[in-house]
Amino acid sequence: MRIVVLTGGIGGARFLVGVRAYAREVGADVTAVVNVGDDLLLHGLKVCPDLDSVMYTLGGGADPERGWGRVGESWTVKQELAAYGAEPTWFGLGDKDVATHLVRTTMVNAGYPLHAVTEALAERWQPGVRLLPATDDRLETHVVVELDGGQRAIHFQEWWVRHRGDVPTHRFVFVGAETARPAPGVLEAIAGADVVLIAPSNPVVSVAPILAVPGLREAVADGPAPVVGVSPIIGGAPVRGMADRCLAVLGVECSAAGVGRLYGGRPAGGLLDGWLVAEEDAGAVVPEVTVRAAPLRMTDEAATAAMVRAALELT
Ligand code: GDP
Ligand code: FO1
Ligand code: CA
Repeated sequence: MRIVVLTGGIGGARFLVGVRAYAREVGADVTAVVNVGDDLLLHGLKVCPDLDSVMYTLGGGADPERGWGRVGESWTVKQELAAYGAEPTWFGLGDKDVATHLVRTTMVNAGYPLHAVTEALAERWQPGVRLLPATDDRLETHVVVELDGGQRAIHFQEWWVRHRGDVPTHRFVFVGAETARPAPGVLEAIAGADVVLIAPSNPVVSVAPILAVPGLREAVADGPAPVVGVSPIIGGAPVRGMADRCLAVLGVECSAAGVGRLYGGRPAGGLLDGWLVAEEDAGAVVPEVTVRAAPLRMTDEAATAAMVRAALELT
């Protein structure tokens, strides 16, 4: 059995721990197609937050409280940069994490495409899942906001980390999406999948940038595999993060049904055959989609694997 998962960072990474556990049980193989919209160049380094969250989490090196970056991290580089007054001061790289970005940047500058760099980094972490960036090309989420009395587009990280999404926001723009191509292996994985799962990731800033790569949405929507999504919204609120703020920008209700309808039913030109919601949200209706309720809190590997099993029972 071949499972493809569309995923962002923390929520997707935790979900993948359960997918991997399930896959080990039944002898399936797993490919994760990971968002690159959060990526940024910082102090000359290429940083890929969602790829790193997934790689560190599956490799046992993630900080469980923060959810991003490395466990047992130190912050000397960040402090030294601050002593120089180097901007931005609102985004910090941990010392251990910096090593990842140094290796990645060196390889990218040497001409290796991001998927090859990701494969090389994963050699160390042995995530047990094939990690593919959605695209090797530059695709960055920018956010059009009202700031200093005018409309400006800022990088996603500036919106998310510096402003915590708390600024009048018009829209999200996936810069570079029009000319981006799916990374090698992505379309092949989707075409060869027995099931495509949409992780309980942020639908607006984690999953949408993946689907914005030309050909990718079509590959999923028109592909042979059933598509099942898992709701990141429980009881009308995100479990963590700011999906509520992101959904508000789109005018989408922050509910399991709202996100399900945003993805849409496949017969209606959307993506989903099945939509797994939390027990709190049983009764949610998404036209032309089979909706089922199950416990959706990813408290540990076993609970998450049970979620995956419930998602696959929808196919
Ligand atoms: P990010 O890229 O680091 O923001 O992570 P993702 O986009 O992959 O995941 C963020 C989403 O994960 C948020 O919208 C959360 O609501 C969701 N999430 C986090 N923990 C859980 C959980 O235990 N269960 C469910 N269903 N969703 C969760
Ligand atoms: N999030 C923060 O809130 N503050 C930071 O200083 C910060 C640094 C950082 C460095 C590397 C990395 O991979 C992630 C980092 N994050 C930080 C998390 C990240 O900004 C977001 O949570 C994700 O991009 C949203 O998915
Ligand atoms: Ca993300």
